[in-house]
Amino acid sequence: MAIERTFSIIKPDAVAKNNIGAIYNRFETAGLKIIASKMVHLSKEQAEGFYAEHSERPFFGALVAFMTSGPIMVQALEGENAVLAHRDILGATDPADAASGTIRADFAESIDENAAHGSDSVASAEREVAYFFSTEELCPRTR
Ligand code: RTP
Ligand code: MG
Repeated sequence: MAIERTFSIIKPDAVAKNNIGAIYNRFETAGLKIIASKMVHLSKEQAEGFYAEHSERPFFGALVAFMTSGPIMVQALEGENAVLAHRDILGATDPADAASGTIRADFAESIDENAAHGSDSVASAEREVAYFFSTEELCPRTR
C-alpha cells in the first residue's frame, strides 16, 4: 500500500464548537498520522487563493466569508492511501448525505458549514500542504 500525504482543515464551525480534539481522534483511529498542525485565521485573500478552483461557483462568496469567520486548524496527514482514507472518514460534502459515523455526519450542521475539509486527490494534497506548510514544518513519521 502507498504511503500518501493529505491535507485537512478543521473549519471555523468545528473549532468554535470545541471539536478539534474529537476530530483529531477520528484521524488517529483511522491510522492517519498528523505530521504538521497549526491554527490560523485566514485573510480573504488566503481563503480565495485556497479555494480558487471554485471562484466561478455561486457559493464562492459565502464559502470565503465562512472560512474567514474564525480560526481554523490546518493539518498535514500521512498514512496508507491517506487521500481516500481521509475522504472516507470525512463523509459527503452535505452532512445530510454523509454516512453515519463520519466527521461531517457527527459534527457538521449544513453544506455551507460542514466542519472539515479533505484534499480530493494526491495532486490537490501536494498543492494544499504546500499552501500552508514549509518543508521544514513537516515531520514525517519513522515509527
Ligand atoms: P472541501 O473542499 O471543503 O473538502 O469540500 P468538498 O471537496 O466535499 O466539496 P467542494 O465541491 O470542494 O466544495 C467546497 C466547499 O464549498 C461548499 N459548497 N457549497 N451550496 C453548494 O452547493 C455547495 N457546494 C459546495 C461546501 O462547504 C464545500 O465544503
Ligand atoms: Mg473540495
